[in-house]
Amino acid sequence: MSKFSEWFHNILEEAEIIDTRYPIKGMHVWLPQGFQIRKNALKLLKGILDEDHDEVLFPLLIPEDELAKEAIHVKGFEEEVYWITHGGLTPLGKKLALRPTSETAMYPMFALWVRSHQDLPMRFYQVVNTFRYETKHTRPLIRVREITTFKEAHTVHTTSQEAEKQVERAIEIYSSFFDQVGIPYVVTRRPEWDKFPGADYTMAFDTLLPDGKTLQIGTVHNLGQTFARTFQITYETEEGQHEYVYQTCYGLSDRIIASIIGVHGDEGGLSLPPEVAPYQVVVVPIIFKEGAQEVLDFCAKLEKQLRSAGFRVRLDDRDLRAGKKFYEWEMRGVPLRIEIGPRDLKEGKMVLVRRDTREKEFVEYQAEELVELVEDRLGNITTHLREKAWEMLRENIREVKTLEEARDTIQENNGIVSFLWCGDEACGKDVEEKVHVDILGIQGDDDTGKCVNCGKTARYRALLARTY
Ligand code: PR8
Repeated sequence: MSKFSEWFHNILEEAEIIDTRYPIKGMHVWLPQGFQIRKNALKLLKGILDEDHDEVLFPLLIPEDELAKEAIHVKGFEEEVYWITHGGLTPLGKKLALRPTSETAMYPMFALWVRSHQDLPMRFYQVVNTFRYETKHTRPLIRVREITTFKEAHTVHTTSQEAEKQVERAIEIYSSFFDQVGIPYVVTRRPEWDKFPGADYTMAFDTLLPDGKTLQIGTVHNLGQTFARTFQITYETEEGQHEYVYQTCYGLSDRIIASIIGVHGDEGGLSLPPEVAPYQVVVVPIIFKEGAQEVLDFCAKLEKQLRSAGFRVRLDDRDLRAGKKFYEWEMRGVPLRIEIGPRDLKEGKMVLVRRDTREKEFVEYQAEELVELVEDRLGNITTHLREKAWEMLRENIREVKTLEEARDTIQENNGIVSFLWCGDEACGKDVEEKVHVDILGIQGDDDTGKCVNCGKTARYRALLARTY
């Protein structure tokens, strides 16, 4: 296990995010702290999606014949599907699949819903659990067999241009979400052999974890008309003709939580962006024999004031040593700590400690300025976490001119390697084999040089990395 893997597993347990002892491989229990982070992240995400998507909820089970209808799609998932074969003791006439994703659950219904061009565009999303019998090594939040936080969006359009635009819009939506939680990313177009089964093309978000391996944290697929033809999703044009629709879908998973934990955390434990932290502020009274009640009363007043201003705040008045409390809240990643002791109280002061930089600041307590002060510090923390993470990502993208250089760079540093590529599938797979990495995807057109592998004129700038 790498040092990061070990850190990640320990922190999930110590910070009470996930209990991994559930007796099914790849399926875990969300603990209260983890659940709060998940809830806050989903609230942010839904806030963005609700602007122009409608939330729906489809059944978990998919009949075998629907799942099997789209040949390329089912081929891509055949090794990963869990099947229900019995109802009690009775064998089912038709096997039922636990959804690995919901295209084949939703699209037969879309065929009923879409009638005229006036019904379009349609944009739906749902947040559900999906099941994939992953054969690669499972890891909590990163590669699970029950994806508990599968946010999938599905859209329907009249033209191919509109679907393309929706792909761009989805990339904007995900960028905005990741920006708010300070997760840096590269967006690439996945190579043909790594696109979503049934898609025309796939765009993917990848971030970098501290061990230099990348994690795919979101995908956006342009489905073209493939599923429309399979499921007969047509609409009537203004002229009264029947045409197939164009579709897109895009998804995020528990990996968004994994990246928030992995990217921002440090040797002291979690360091959470205020947007998702279960507690944004913890107030710790420093108690001595003398003046204890006054300090406690004052801290309670402070907590109340912050809570009514809308912050998630916790007064830690447990009968424990302050040092132990500091350690615990730091490990749990609370962005801001306020300490107040009898001397501070007398002098009208308080101590603020930031989790991200561990900076200590002595400030005057002014009731009417408290809310603004805390808002300002939390805002700074978000910005700092985001900038630090982006810097780390940028520093770890290295351009190479030759395949040897690519191999050495990956061997020395991991990270992301940027190279010129001809775009040919056989050549790309050859690169993956020779460097023992995955091609993440294409960043853009670039014909200013030669392909690092075959020497032909390059067409693209592409990225490769060791991946999770
Ligand atoms: C779709 N259909 O399904 P996608 N554990 C954690 N995260 C995972 C796992 C896993 N085992 N497998 C995939 N993901 C499309 C889009 C509806 C929505 C993550 O797309 O198969 C992927 O990293 O690309 C990706 O970010 C997301 O789920 C969507 O999966």
